Amino acid sequence: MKVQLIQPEKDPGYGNNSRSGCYLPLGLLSIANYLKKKDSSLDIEVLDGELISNQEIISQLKENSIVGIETKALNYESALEIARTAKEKNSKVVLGGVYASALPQIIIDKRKDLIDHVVVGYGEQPFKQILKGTKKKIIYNPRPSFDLVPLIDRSFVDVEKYISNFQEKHPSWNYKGTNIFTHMGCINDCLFCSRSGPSKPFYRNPAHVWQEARYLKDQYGVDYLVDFSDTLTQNIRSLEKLVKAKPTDLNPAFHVFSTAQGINEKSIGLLKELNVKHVFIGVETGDPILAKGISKGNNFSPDKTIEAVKMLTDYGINITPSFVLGLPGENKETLERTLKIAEQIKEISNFEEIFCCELIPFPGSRAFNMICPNPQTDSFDPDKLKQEWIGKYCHASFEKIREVVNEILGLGDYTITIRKS
Ligand code: B12
Ligand code: SF4
Repeated sequence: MKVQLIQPEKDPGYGNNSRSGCYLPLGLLSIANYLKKKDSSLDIEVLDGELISNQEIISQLKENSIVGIETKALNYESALEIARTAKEKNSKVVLGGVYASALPQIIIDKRKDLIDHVVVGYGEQPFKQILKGTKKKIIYNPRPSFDLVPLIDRSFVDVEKYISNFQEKHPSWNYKGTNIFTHMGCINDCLFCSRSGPSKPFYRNPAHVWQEARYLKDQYGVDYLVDFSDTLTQNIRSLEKLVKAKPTDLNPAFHVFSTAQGINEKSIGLLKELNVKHVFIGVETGDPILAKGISKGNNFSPDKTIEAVKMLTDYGINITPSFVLGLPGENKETLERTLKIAEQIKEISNFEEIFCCELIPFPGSRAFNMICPNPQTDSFDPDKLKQEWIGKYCHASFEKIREVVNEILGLGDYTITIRKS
């Protein structure tokens, strides 16, 4: 049986950023590993629209296969384009990923002829059920089961290509970097967050994380691990277990995500032992009142963020600050405060990488439910959602907010934003 697992190219108009083409589609690779382990005769391919165009993907679609497509708000049109050709080739089409997980019923209702199944949540076991011929249209699997795939074998894709893109896009970091994950899930409930993970973190077995680190070093010379999990410091005991399990002969540099609230003397000590070089930290806004409305933890505030940035900098850990502009009630003064805090953080830490974007009410987020409580379509353009949101919830124009986003991005060398060009 043929299985093609695909991350579509971003939809037309959505451009690249400093992360594009650098990181492997680990979700699809995890599914590929699991299926192969269960049935080694399966012919499995992973195609990634971060490296090849949608047309190239379409030209590689096979007859009579099972096509699994990862969806995000920014690639859903491309996903449907792939699905159309896959159907013409008599294949079964399965959608998964954050976007399909947020809108499963409406996708099944609106795309009867195109989509056979939608998987909500983690795809390994549901995909197996699909291969076995389940009749269920929507399959729910909200919790990760990391032990199903203790180590993700990357050989389904051209790992060297991602690593060389990483090196080209981050020349001053001087590392051979790639992505891994240590846990999934987050205790916070930020207004704009659309990750589909559980509301408490599930950590991988630390021994498996280190086994994977060793495999990446031995096989590909990787010395920098970008942990794209939700927020590593949210469970200090699990972080401690990861650090304790570190083998004495392995010392890759790490890039991790944390909230400001998770940064304290204890967690910094552990991050240092882990050899963390960068912490991606959600600053979001410089305005204390807007910060309170995000639900990023009780203590979240611009002051708390500055405190965390100072501590990290004092301990020699670099940061990647992240800002979301267009929070409810955003106005000229709050935007000025955010620009000011961004400049202050630059002053303190001299960061290189920065993320800044207007709030996108992605399907799956609380913000989306506020503007679209009863969706009648499965097709949403993120740029239009942004504009609709700003018109409804902000006291500043889209143009003014875009201007400040650009000013903030101007503070970094490696910039990440999400917009149509
Ligand atoms: C790493 C990452 C990336 C990497 C790697 C992408 C990848 N495919 O893995 C890079 C940097 C390339 C990337 C790019 C983008 N990303 Co991204 N990314 C993430 C991040 C931080 C972690 C994903 C991850 O590795 N998880 C670990 C793996 C093991 O789990 P997983 O990917 O969720 O996969 C499991 C399930 O989702 C499911 N599943 C996934 N796909 C499929 C497919 C099928 C068929 C099935 C059955 C199941 C299934 O099964 C998997 C295994 O259990 C998430 C945030 C998050 N916490 O989810 C954002 C996130 C998914 N990305 C996001 C965005 C916006 C983007 C970009 C559009 C940004 C941009 N402008 O460049 C691009 C789009 C690229 C593209 N061509 O589509 C948003 C999506 C928002 C939305 N609702 O649409 C998220 C939620 C972050 C956010 N809140 O902003 N991303
Ligand atoms: S802290 Fe990060 S992962 Fe957690 S809810 Fe907020 S944005 Fe999402």
